[in-house]
Amino acid sequence: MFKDKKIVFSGVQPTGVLTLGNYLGALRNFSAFSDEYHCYYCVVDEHAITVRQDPGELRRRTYDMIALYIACGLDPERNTLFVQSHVPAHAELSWILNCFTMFGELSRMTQFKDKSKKNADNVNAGLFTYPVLMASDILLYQTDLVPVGSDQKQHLELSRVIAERFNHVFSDTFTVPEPYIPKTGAKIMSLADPTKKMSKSDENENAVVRILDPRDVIIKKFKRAVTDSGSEIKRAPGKDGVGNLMTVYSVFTGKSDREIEKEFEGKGYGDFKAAVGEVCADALAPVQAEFARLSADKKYLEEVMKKGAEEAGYNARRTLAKVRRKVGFIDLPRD
Ligand code: ATP
Ligand code: LTN
Repeated sequence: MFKDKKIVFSGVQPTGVLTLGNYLGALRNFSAFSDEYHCYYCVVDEHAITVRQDPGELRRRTYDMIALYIACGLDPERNTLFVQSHVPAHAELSWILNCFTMFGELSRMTQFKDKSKKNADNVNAGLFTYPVLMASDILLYQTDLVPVGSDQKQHLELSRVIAERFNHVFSDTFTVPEPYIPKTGAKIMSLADPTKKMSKSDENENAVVRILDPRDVIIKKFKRAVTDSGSEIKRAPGKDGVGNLMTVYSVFTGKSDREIEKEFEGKGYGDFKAAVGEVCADALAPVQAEFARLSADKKYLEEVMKKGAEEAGYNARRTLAKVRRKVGFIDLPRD
């Protein structure tokens, strides 16, 4: 397929209020690609229902997610912002790719294993085939690059395997995508247990900083963050809590570990935690202000969704038509 620019695609589930992990691992990096790439940023509502959702909440969070994309610096005139279920080609390609994905491959996915444990009463088929829908999202747009946090690396590897398998059976059809995982911030850990990733569905509110938390709440949560019994601000084995806070401080200030260690020499955890809270709250303040303005304007958000769905739908249908032909489906003549 002719492409005048390389393609970036990424998606976020509208499953809860986004965390600092989502922001640093994914959203914060998205706007950097807008100049050089054609970017698609999707709100993956079909992925969200693999776990039980309240319908009203899901709808509201989908609007909020579009508003947050824009608040994080994504201009809807320069990026395609859209909702997955508005482009039926995602679900359609997903069925076809299900037939090119092995049971064993899906059984090895760590997110499936984790989520099945967490939702033991609802281990549905959608949860199992989740990575196939994700591969469809990516492959429909002939994507070159997928910016994600490191927890999505395994899913991306599977998308590559599926693309290569299909290309091998039917000749070149899909671009094989590459992951883009940031060097710092790819995995932000829980503030309550720094050996676990910070996750938006965590039940312990003190474990997660949310993008929309008010300033005083952000500062309080960092003050309460679990650290080890020492007092030195230094990255070292066994000091996961301090290491995690250093990562956050480093991403927001651009300072290296050495510079941070020097800045806080002779100071204690208390001073350091307060400083991390301050830089984080400062950085999130403009995103929060812009979100508050946008989220009140439902009509505008619907216009953005509509334009996004048209742009994405047009390109998705082109790939889907090619796939249908290759697998042997009949296209009826148009009259
Ligand atoms: P859930 O808790 O509902 O599974 P999640 O917090 O893992 O959600 P997703 O919507 O699945 O969030 O992920 C959105 C993006 O944020 C993905 O690119 C993912 O890699 C990234 N991400 C999620 N958690 C973190 C984290 N702790 N650190 C860095 N990046 C993260
Ligand atoms: N599985 C991802 C969300 C997601 C995604 C995608 C990310 C769905 N489709 C396509 C990148 C590209 C997650 O759980 N974070």
